[in-house]
Amino acid sequence: MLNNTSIITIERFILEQERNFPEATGELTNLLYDIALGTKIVAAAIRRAGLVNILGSAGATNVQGEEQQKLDVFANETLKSAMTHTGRVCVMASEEDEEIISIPAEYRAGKYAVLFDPLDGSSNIDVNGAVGTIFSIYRRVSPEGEGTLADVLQAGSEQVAAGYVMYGSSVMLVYTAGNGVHGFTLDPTFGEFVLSHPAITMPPRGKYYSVNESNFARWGKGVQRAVRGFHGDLPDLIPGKVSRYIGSLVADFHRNLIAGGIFLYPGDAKNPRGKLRLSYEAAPMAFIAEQAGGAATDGTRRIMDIAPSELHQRIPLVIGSAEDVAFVSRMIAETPE
Ligand code: FDP
Repeated sequence: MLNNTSIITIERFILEQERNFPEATGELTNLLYDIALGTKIVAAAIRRAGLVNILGSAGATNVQGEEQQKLDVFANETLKSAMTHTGRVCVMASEEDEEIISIPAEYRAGKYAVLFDPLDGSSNIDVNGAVGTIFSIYRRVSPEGEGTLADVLQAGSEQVAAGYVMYGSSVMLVYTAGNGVHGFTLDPTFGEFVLSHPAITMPPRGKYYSVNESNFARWGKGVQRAVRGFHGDLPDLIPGKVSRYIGSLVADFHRNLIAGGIFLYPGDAKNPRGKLRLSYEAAPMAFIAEQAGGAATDGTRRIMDIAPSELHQRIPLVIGSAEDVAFVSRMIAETPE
């Protein structure tokens, strides 16, 4: 098996990509590999979850006021420990932690800051639905020593790499380091991510739309009009689409990335800033979407241009095939409220 050169592991792939950059030290390769290792441990726990009866609430709520599942806690701790002691990271931030996560003094010389959502779509866990991990990597901007809030509050356009792992019928890692989007599937027989989807591109116009339509009555008129277009009610403007909504950003985004489509989580009358987080969800997915030829906005502004002012900031998200995202922006701009 090992002399089969057609098998490209994630480590080999990233190393080969780095060869194009003579100044590269290999630190990013190693960091991505640390993250991949953490997610393999999370994947194994998810697979066993139903068997070992560790499902259910850990009894605590996270900083968003949402109930934490035990696997959320496990995934959070696992990812932290996969990156804390390697000397590659100066600071981290997790959707599950209120404050930035500092790195012990002897390991904090690293040049990267990492943000992650350890287990996204966690309401799917109890029903054996697909969940995911999302990560985002920035170069540190603080001079040295302990990483600071400034290192993790950078606009998405400053990302060095971003990706997600989808724990679905198979486990897939999809990432970009600014040189296209590449997908790897975990081979459970030997426990490695192997290249399965090189250079993923999104069709400019997609077949699917994904949105939680139970919020329809609370949306602005522009978003309502766009979604009516997706229903097929505005054939002069856009052909109708097929609805698919899992309620797990990674899984919904992944389908649209591969097959073409659009995901929306707009703001509404109750939550004007929507539900999703700029730094842990919107920005990394926007980097991936753009690298695959797609687009991501908050309805008017490009997500990648928005610098967060706080760690857990929420943002409306419209992401996917470029023409479909442009259609939503147009409907929002042209429809009086
Ligand atoms: P979840 O609450 O299950 O963790 O941001 C979290 C998220 O899931 C996304 O993964 C998902 O796209 C969205 O929320 C689903 O929200 P709704 O249940 O309101 O549709």
